[in-house]
Amino acid sequence: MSGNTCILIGAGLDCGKRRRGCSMGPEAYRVAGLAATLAELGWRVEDRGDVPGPKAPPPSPDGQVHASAETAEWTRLLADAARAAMPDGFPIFMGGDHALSLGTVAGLADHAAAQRRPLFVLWLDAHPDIHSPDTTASGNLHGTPIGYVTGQPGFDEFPPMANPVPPKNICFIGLRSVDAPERAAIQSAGMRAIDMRQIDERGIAAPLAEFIEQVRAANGMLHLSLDVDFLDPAIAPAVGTTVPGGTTFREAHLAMEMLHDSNLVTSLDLVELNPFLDERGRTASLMVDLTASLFGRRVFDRPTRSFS
Ligand code: 6HN
Ligand code: MN
Ligand code: MN
Ligand code: MN
Repeated sequence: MSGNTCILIGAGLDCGKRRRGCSMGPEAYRVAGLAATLAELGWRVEDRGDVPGPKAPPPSPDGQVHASAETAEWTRLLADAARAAMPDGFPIFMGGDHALSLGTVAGLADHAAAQRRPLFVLWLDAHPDIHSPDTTASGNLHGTPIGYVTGQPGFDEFPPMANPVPPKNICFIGLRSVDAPERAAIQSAGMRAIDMRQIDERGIAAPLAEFIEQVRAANGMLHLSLDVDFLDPAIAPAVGTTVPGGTTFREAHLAMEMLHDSNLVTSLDLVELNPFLDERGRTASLMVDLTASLFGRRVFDRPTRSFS
């Protein structure tokens, strides 16, 4: 992991879908003790507070795509926040729904381009979120960040993506809800897409180790986008888009532990937590514990081993 400062940035964007509640996410992470947990692991923690959303979001016509003008404005604001944070440490974007990643990844891609390093993205999610405003059936923009950051057409209302992420630099793990246009996009671009069947058959370590090696070989920066619905809803109920058959407690922790040991991760989105749907804070606490594993919490020190 780079440096020793992590920067907490609240991004309570709630307009990427119609069911509300993710605006409470940043506060739930604070209440669940994210800053103290990271400090105990030896990190210097700087909480920059919440990115104020658009002051007066231009109303979007109530068309097929929900709140596009507001989401476009958030995209600008969060790309700015990401570009500003990267020189200072490791940013943790406390969401907020997954539409926040249009902005964070856009800003991180600009930063990586300025450093002349490739940006890689690990997308831990039940969904690939690779729609565009032209292909979405739900009209929910939290289903579009990968479409936007890879430079797909249809995002005319949004800031142009200056440094699109090559599809081959993206790895999905945990997929189990993929729409037909998404499947076609993933297959035609030849993206790394690890669905739950592959995890059942191979475990999570082997495919993750392959991707880690790809990032290492390219001297890449690695952004991790962690959607609550990556986890099985039995252990993480506080999300609007529950899909059965998700990753277990140990699969998720092992992924975080391996990512810690890789020393390659440079930024993190925590997305889709809806505290209104939680049970006594258990999902928020699990997300904090997974972040702790990513930042070095372990039972014993042991030599890093290769899983491939
Ligand atoms: N997420 N594919 C569905 C849609 O509405 O486009 C689900 C999107 C889920 C969004 O995981 O952040
Ligand atoms: Mn700065
Ligand atoms: Mn998602
Ligand atoms: Mn999802």
